[in-house]
Amino acid sequence: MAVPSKKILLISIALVTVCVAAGVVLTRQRAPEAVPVKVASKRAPEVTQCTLPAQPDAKHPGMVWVPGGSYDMGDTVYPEESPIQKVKVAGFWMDRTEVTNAEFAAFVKATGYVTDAERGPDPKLQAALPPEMRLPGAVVFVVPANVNNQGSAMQWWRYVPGANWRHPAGPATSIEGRDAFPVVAVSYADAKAYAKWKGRSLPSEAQWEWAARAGQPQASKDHAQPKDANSWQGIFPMVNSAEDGFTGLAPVGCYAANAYGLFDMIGNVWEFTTDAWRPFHGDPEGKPDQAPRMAQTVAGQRVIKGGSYLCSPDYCMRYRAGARQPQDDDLGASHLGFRTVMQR
Ligand SMILES: [Ca+2]
Ligand SMILES: [Ca+2]
Repeated sequence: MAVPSKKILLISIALVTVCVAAGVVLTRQRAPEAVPVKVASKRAPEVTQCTLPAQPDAKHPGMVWVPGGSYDMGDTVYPEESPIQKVKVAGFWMDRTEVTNAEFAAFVKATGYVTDAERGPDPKLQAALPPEMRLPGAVVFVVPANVNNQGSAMQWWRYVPGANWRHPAGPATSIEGRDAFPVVAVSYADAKAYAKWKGRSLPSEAQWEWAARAGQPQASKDHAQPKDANSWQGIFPMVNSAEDGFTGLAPVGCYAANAYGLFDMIGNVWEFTTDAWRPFHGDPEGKPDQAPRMAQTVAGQRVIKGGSYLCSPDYCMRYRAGARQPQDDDLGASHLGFRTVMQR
């Protein structure tokens, strides 16, 4: 199934997710019949904060320097990761963790910023939506009672009115006591606004992937599920054995950092980049005897990177630096956050 265009999105009458051939894009599309929510079979551990290593004399506390370099961007597991291409990246500073609820709360307190999920869908879109979908909210993962067709992600994603960064799974939930967890249910504009307030920006896809590679010029041929990342063990989306210690989100920095000192690049929450979504990497030189192919960008969608706590070997092997997925700019989700970068 192709990624739906914005035109299709505008004529859609509900908000939910669509499964594409090689992944899942959270977007505004027709919702299926609601399925009962089943409480996860295993409760998340009562870990609400992990201790990060000290950064004595850090020039930019909370950030690490990512040296410049050249590498082969892309991977070979899913079609959207190809073709592999040479990319050169200049050095930059990067948040060593995903942006946390506490950090985002400081931004909101200082600026009075109201997120897209709190404001609600674009008024131009609202007329085409059923009333319940005109309410402010975000997309939330729910464990389905059963799964009839594993190809349909509509069975475990639901648009929840009242879900936003303060109430990640809906109005009855809260971030109280979860300062150290990654902020979620934010849009691309929300993430950009935070970065601007900090005097920073969001990473490009090339920067993000290079940082996640931590100096490795080629993608690893080992596509096994990483041990040092919050992902999904068990049969997705029904059985989560949480062998990595967390059924849902983890506080930032609970797993080993990569060689650059970056935590949770893989797993926990997906992370926004500034790149408009293309269904594959550009290939300006093309192949012998073939026309060059340059994928068109999809309006209103960004590349997100790193996978999340929902990535599992049996459904979505996107716990890799080269993995990528599209995301509607204006739609917050319970498995999506971001981190910032700075040149100097
Ligand atoms: Ca996990
Ligand atoms: Ca992450």
